[in-house]
Amino acid sequence: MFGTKADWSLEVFERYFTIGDYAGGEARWCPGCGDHGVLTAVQKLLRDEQIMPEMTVAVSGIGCSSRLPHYMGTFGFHGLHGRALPVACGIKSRRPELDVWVATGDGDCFSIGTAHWIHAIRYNMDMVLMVFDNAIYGLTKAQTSPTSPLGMKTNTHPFGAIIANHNPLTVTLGITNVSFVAQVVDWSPPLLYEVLKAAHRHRGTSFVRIVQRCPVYAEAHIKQMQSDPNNVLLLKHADGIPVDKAVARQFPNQREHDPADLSSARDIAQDESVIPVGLLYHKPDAPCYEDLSSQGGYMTAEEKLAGLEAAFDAFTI
Ligand SMILES: Cc1ncc(C[n+]2csc(CCOP(=O)(O)OP(=O)(O)O)c2C)c(N)n1
Ligand code: SF4
Repeated sequence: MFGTKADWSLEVFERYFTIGDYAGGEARWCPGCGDHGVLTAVQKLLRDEQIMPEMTVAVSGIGCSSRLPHYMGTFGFHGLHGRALPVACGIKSRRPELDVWVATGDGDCFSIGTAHWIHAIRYNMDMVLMVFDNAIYGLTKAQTSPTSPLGMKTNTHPFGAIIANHNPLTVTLGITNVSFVAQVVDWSPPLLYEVLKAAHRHRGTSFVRIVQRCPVYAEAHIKQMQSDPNNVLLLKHADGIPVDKAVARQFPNQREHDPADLSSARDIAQDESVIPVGLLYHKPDAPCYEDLSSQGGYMTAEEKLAGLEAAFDAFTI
């Protein structure tokens, strides 16, 4: 049966959810793994927004990051490698009132899951798509991923990755009907929280690339990224991610960027000498596939019958 958010809203006022209501099993990621901070940010946000745990679904593929649904006290689906998005789109198409969070890795999304990523962005179904990008295959112990930078030493390329990395931001910004593209680093919890909040409030597919630390298999990569705070570029704008003064001080390198400006977003994404953080692109009114495809889903049997009769009447001679 379909239900609407309004059907459930009365209960929201009768119950108050604490962080514990969003907690599942104990997280088994390595100490220092950036995934811990993302899990905490999602749980805090759901608590602050008082989203009903039973109305929330965490969907993932396979990888360290894809273990997230196990650690949530919500519904979840830990799927097949690269296939988080078809599952998430399926859930959303039948149960559009559910709050859907996708957790996927750079291997899961940008390698085996590439086709789903491209089409999910185009379908623009209302969900948060978090890509935990540690530039390595973590779960399977250090193979080169599509985002491993040129020269990065991995088990599959012990002398260094031999081809330049893929740029997930420019690709996403080039997809038809893209509506929300943001990037953040896991080591700034307040910014991470605000980015996820904006992503959650956006109606459509919110693509959030989280530059995530894997201290076990990508230590040199992390050291390089964190060696100078100027390596990160904070994007500021009245329509962007709200950043208070204390947080902004962590980012000496800043620039104004209007998230409505797609061409400028692409220019920023193209420059890989820095890690832009904040909102690159936002188009609030892009059409969502579930709205277009579920037309008639709430009709009664009588209404459907009357619609069929009317359609048949058009062919009556
Ligand atoms: C069809 C298939 N191919 C390969 C694998 C092996 N495999 C599991 S996870 C993974 C990559 C994980 O890397 P990533 O998505 O970046 O996630 P991370 O572990 O770094 O969070 C691979 C290749 C698999 N489980 N299924
Ligand atoms: S291997 Fe890396 S990505 Fe996986 S849990 Fe450990 S630190 Fe995190």
